[in-house]
Amino acid sequence: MKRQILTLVLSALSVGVSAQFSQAPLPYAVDALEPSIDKMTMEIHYGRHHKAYVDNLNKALAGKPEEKLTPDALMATITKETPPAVRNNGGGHWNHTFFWAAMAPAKGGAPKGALADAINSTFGSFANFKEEFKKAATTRFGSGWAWLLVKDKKLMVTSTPNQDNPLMPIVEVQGAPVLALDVWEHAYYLKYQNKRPDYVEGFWNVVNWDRASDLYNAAVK
Ligand code: MN3
Repeated sequence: MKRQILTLVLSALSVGVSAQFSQAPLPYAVDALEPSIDKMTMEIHYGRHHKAYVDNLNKALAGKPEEKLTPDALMATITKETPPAVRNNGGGHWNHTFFWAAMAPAKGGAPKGALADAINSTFGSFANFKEEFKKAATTRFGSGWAWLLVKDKKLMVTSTPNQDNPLMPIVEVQGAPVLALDVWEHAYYLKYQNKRPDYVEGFWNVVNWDRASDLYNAAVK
């Protein structure tokens, strides 16, 4: 019994030391975003791709002071000198955590309140915003992300390559993300094959605009 307890304590300690970053549970079932995001894509995307970013980030930072940082704080440390394993896997972990929460079952529709007003005044209309976001998502060559973000209290649509994100000081436009879309092929290929524009259209059916509103309100406070 004593030995069992000791083993438990030791394994808890070693988890605390070597696995600082961890995946939060998916906030809905793997099939909850069907048919826009299919179950198999979600299983592989969350269970293998996101998991691999977390595992590789923990490996890259094992024993380093950065493993004690929050994911947000880690993003703020990324420079050109940061090892690619930290930049890519750290960004991968942050981006996917953000992306899962950006979606929710039976959501979609249109934003409300201050975010809706800001979208209308910035882009002309919700439809124009969707076109601009789709353009950012479909013209990002290769792998990357499309973003709606707040910079200097104003909304902007941008995109980043690979697993970079607007919290990293090295990206073209830094800001506070409100919405993100993963445009890596692993995010859509099983269902949409090469049709990235159709995937963007499907995404509008599952956007969690309540959460985007909360992020917008916090960013312009
Ligand atoms: Mn991905």
